[in-house]
Amino acid sequence: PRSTDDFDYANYHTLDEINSFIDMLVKENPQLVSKIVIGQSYERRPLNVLKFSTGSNRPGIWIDTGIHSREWVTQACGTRFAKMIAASYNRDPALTAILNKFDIFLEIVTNPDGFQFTHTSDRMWRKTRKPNPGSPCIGVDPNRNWDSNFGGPGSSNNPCKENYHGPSAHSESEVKAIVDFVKSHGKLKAFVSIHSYSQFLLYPYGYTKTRCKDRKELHKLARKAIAALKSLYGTSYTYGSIIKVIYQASGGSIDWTYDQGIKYSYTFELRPLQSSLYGFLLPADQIIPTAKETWLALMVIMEHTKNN
Ligand code: ING
Ligand code: ZN
Repeated sequence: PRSTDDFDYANYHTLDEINSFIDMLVKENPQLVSKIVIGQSYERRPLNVLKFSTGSNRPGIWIDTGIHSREWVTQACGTRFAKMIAASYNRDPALTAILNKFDIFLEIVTNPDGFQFTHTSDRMWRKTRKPNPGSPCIGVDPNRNWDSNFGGPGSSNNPCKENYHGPSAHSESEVKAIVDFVKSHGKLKAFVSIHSYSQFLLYPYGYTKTRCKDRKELHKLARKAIAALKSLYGTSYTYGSIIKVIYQASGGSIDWTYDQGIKYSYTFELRPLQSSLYGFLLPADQIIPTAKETWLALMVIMEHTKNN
């Protein structure tokens, strides 16, 4: 494609294609969009974050996709969201109002080494690609590696497991880069981490059954967000705390961000349903509908963040 208008949003793309898309989007919208490199992956790939900003010293909203590399619909939706944000400023009043008050940060390929590996070697790869000394098995689960009851129930100390928490909290450079960014930014008001699959919208906690202190507000906002999502194509989502809706999980990102004071910390699990045979292999013709409906839910969360 010669511009982001020609980009094929209805299909899955490689890491190089997404990186080219990012550079094109920045080039086309220099006043609004910039690329920040927040660190590098184990295999030394840049960790690229798109920054959408119309002013200085603004509070921020964070969105990440693809922290688990095999969840391909999420990076595809992230690409679509990036285009949507750039195209909507000064056109869609709701998004314009958000961008007049907040910066939006979007990391599309949060686990680039894993993503590359899903294209070249193993479509079902979830973890990072860092070797584990003394083990033949590679990689750490980047959603068990955060300092939120690190090493606790719902994570494994076996490097050969899909939910291996790693040698220490924030041992993975892909995680540490976000941790450093969140801390140095200091004013993120929402943190949304997007996974697939199961059609859930989740809030803290995953590591404990103790209800988080904003549970009432987060629950009500989740209900509103999934109602907006459903309004487009009738897609049904379940919502609630991670531990109640899915399973106990320690070391997850949004538990950490919530405990850092970022109240609107959410995780999506996009299409398909848990019972679907597609699983992580969502047919490409569902990418755009998934992005469109999810965008409506994101807008509800971002507008609420703006107004609170
Ligand atoms: N699910 C998430 C996982 O990491 C999750 C569920 C979300 C756990 C948030 C902890 C925190 O297991 C998928 N599909 O990866
Ligand atoms: Zn995931």
